[in-house]
Amino acid sequence: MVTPHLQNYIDGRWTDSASGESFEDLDPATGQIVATATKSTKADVDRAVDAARRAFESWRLYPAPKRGEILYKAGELMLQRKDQLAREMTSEMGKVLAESRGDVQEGIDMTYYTAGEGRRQFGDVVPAELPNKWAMSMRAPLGVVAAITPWNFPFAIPTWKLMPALVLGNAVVFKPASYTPMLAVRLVELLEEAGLPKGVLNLVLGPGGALGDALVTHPGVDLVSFTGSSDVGAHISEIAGKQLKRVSAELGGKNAIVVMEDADLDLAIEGIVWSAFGTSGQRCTAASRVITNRAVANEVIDRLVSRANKLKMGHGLDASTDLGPVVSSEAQQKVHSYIPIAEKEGATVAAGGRIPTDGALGKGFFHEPTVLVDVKPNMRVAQEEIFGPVTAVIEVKDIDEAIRVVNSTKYGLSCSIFTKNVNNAFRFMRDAETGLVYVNAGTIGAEIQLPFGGTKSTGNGHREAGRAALDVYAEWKSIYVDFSGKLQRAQMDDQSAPG
Ligand code: UN1
Repeated sequence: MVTPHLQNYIDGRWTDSASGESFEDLDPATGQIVATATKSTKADVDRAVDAARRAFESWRLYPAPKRGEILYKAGELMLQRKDQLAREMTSEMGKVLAESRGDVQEGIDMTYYTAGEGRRQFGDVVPAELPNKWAMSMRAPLGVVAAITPWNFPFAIPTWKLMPALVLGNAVVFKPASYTPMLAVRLVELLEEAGLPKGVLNLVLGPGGALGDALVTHPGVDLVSFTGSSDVGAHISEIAGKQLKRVSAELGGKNAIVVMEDADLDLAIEGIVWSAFGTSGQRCTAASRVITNRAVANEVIDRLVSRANKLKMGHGLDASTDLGPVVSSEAQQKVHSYIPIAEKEGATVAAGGRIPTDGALGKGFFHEPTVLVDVKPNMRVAQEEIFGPVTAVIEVKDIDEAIRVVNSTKYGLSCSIFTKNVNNAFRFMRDAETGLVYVNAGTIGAEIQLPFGGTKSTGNGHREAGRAALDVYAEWKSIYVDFSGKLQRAQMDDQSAPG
């Protein structure tokens, strides 16, 4: 079989970078090449931004309901191709097929939901303080949006950014993570087929670093929407901040599940296993801490260890697989580096902890599902985002200590509590300093119709998805129309009666 080659999409044409260079798209479960992709340079970014700037001038005037119709059409195409998209996703980034299907479905949901905004985008019409004067507000597109997306949700996360940007009338330059160029190409193909005019969406493939910087700092880019690590997010914010550019940053997490002494333990263990080891722990919402009340700690640990030991690693396309690989050899090494760090600080590996080296597993980038115990809240494994199938169990005495520990990291994305006590549940909902809070569910699985994002170093105050996304990709414009026929001077503190 010939290896597919993936190209950029600039001004409505599929094209290779002038660099003439390519990079490899690997199946992390086998280490084999699934595709090659063109490796872009600053010159490609320049062309993409120029095309987007030109297209913006007509796209902003295209009626918003018609923009929405293109999105609906794209949603229908996604639905038709869901299975194929999911298979390709599993092949290029490793998550198990049911999860890849869930990722595509999340993209479909976001696309349909946002298509409806073609007929909403509500503004306010309010009374004016002067007679014969009209006052209203409307959303206006920003211009050109740079969408820089991660590999862990290679379909859903791009839709979180592209769909609201497009429905509001922005043009986009899309730079996906270099581990997942194929799903990015598929998404652009769908939108092209759905009728998006040329130049409105442009795709530039290649690893971050200099290419990402060129895109972020390009004077033709008005907004950068980034999902990825906190370090890269801080760097992007810094270089874009110098140009007073808007940045929406969705960054790391160190999410915790609290298990209270009155919890339904069957449910709690299910929630922990799914949230800690689903997507091999590579969700920014993954539960990498379990905070358990001492009264039930031994039972929680025993049951969690036994479940972790039973999870079957393998290729995500194999229906019997519970846990796929991590995305790359570098990721595998980084995850594994936390095992000696944990042990040195006094934690104990209660399950997993190794890289499998034998047979088929040895060829891919697998890491055993790992449970660390004897963990204290200030240890590195309890503070740093590991982004792999590793969770750290911390024991606490009561709800006060549990909430303190939940809030004791620099991140603030997601957390959850398992309890039957309504008072503790409501205290937790109020006092957890995170953007997402779950009661009697795990830390993953946010739905697209509510805002998604976190506090502290998880981001910079913006939210994705839901209605909140519209605030990221638009400017508010307040408009006053004076139909009195004379110059009415506002803020003159004129005491005379109106009229
Ligand atoms: C991410 O890992 O960056 O809430 C996104 C969830 C998914 C999205 C995760 N809907 O787990």
